[in-house]
Amino acid sequence: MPAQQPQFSPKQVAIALNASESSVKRWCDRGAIRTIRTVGGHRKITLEGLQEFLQRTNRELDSPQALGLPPQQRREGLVPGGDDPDQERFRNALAEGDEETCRKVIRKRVAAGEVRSEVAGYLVTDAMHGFGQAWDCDRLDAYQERRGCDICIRLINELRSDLPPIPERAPVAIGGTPEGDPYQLPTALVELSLREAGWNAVSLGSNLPTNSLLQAIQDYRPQLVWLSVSTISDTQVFIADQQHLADQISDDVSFLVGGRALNDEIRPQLRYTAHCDCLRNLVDLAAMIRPVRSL
Ligand code: B12
Repeated sequence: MPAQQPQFSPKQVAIALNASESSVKRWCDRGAIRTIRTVGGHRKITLEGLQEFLQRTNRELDSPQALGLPPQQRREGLVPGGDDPDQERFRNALAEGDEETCRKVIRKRVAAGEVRSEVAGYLVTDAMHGFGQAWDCDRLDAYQERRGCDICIRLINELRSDLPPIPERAPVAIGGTPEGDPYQLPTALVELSLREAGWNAVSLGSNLPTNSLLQAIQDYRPQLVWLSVSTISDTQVFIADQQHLADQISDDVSFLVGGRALNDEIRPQLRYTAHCDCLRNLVDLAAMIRPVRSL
């Protein structure tokens, strides 16, 4: 008689995967995890069925010990990036379109007391930079990148909705990405960071014509305007547009710029109040601006 394979309950597998029991049951019922039923109708997962699932979905067990299995050697995931296991889990789940796992990683860190925008910035930036590299060497398909962006936007929006209502007298900040720049995530992260720092921050989105941004400045009367620049198609046109924008923004409005495309060659040709490399930088700066402007 062949030796019987170890069998696990969905609960045990959920603990080992750091997933919810209901997700594991759903995967069982959809056939994603090969499942057998006991005489009493309970789901049981064999070691072989579990291994098949892990291989097919490029997952690893977080706690193999929970199933009495030896700790695993870390294997390189689909997407390269930081060493922090949360970053690794987030970016690999994002590549698989596993929104729930991404949400869990974020929630875990927020529940541990971390600042929402910092958690989002930390995980999303690492993941998307990894996506760029993975895409470069054909390890990711375009649809995975697009889906990843959509998931991140939803997660950032959820974090924003979780924030307390904006106080009535909060200073106003608006911003977005310039015309020709389709990148949505950085400006959404800037908005979240400023909101969390007590600003009434509104991202106007991506690919924003300069004249429309100027109109928004008239309508909102902000104390701060941000511009996130990830790509520039025509440097001369961009610089001319930005000069026009800077000319129109009054001196009592802070104009903060940031983004991957603002390199050492472009920056000296622009006029702005401050350039920020990262979101932390922005929040610190915004805190310095705020008391003066909100009097
Ligand atoms: C997603 C993505 C896209 C998507 C964007 C979709 C969307 N809805 O946003 C789409 C499909 C549009 C796209 C298109 C292209 N892309 Co693309 N894309 C990416 C990818 C994978 C992620 C971008 C992202 O969201 N990053 C996450 C954000 C949060 O990180 P971040 O931009 O670094 O921003 C941080 C800081 O810069 C800073 N910051 C940014 N703005 C601001 C503003 C302020 C005020 C402050 C304080 C801070 C700040 O804070 C952020 C948070 O930490 C990058 C890879 C990468 N390295 O980022 C490639 C990447 C940028 N793309 C690249 C390329 C080549 C292209 C295309 C040319 C591809 C093609 N052949 O068509 C086109 C060009 C589009 C164009 N018009 O220019 C290259 C660029 C290479 C280069 N030399 O510049 C990259 C680097 C990928 C790669 N490795 O080759 N892309």
